[in-house]
Amino acid sequence: MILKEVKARKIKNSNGEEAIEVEIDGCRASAPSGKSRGKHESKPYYRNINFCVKFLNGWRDELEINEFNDLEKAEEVIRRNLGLKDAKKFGGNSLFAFESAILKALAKEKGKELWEIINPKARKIPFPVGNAVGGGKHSSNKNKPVFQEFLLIPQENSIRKNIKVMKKLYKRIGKLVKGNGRDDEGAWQTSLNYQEILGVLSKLGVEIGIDVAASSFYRQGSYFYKNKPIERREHIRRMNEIASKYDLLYLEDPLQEEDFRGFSEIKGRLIVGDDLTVTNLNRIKRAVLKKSINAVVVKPNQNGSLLEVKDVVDFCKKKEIKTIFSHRAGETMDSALADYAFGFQADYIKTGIFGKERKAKLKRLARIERRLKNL
Ligand code: 2PG
Ligand code: MG
Repeated sequence: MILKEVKARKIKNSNGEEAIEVEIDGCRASAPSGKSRGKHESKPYYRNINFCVKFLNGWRDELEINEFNDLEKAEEVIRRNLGLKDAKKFGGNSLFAFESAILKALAKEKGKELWEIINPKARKIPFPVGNAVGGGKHSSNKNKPVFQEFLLIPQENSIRKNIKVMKKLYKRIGKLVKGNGRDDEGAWQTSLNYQEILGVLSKLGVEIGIDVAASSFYRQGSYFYKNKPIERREHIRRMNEIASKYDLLYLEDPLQEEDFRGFSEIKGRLIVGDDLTVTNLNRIKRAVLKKSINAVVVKPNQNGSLLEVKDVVDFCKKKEIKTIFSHRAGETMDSALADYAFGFQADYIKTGIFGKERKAKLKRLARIERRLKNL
């Protein structure tokens, strides 16, 4: 395919914030926005969203794109035209939306699915990680749990069955935790504390987990559980206690985003980096070297470059680190995350349970599963 014309515009995400959408040959791709963003993520936009939209609308370079690795040509043009050392500086959101639109257009031209551009041999469907109860920065409830996400991780042998299980339990949980509206990601808001919520979830007969998002309640050496500051050592003790008491499969960001050493002191099944690792290859290498984690959240727009996302996934596979492709708090209707999770053969996909932007990704995965049966 010859890439020569690019259209870009602003749309609104599920939080009502501006998001970038890029269109190439009629194929549209957009980027979500985080709320509990990691300090070390790529900035969403070079200068600002308007600048990035204008830059892409002014695209004049003709590029021949035949395969995934040809994204390098597009990154080279960006580096040259903007005088940047690293294409990621163009912004995690703008670069990801642009590269994703290129891959969609390439797939269309070849008469293939988006995931086939990544890996036509992909067969294993990732398990969903569904956000059932929310707190922290995602919740607007006055009284709310300090941890950000309480997660269901059903492990049936098909995505269709797993979606069914999550839906059913989600409804039940709404009553059990006295759900008071929904948070940014469609998870139940509640006034219950984390012990009460985990007490409820641990009796449902599915694997569960939490995203502590510890950076969001950490200040100057202490973790603030409501207004009560807790010292680091005591916080580590609590994390270990929770992991074993509720037999958590999944524990994301148990410590603040600079504490590689603290992560390594947590004993659990999956110790997951998100704000710690921000889909950045160097930070992931450091976390693996220091034995901080054994699983990593992959959010393409934390980085921007799908080429580096591929390097991240390859590295994780080599080191037997599990990968979880993940949505963001402010989502769009773009379902490409499902194709990336599947194409890159992630172990899990974190997409939420409730809300049309979340369901779009789950439905796409179910469609991929159905198509696979006919291959
Ligand atoms: C997270 C994400 C998504 P945000 O912390 O894992 O669930 O939240 O989009 O706010 O970064
Ligand atoms: Mg997180």
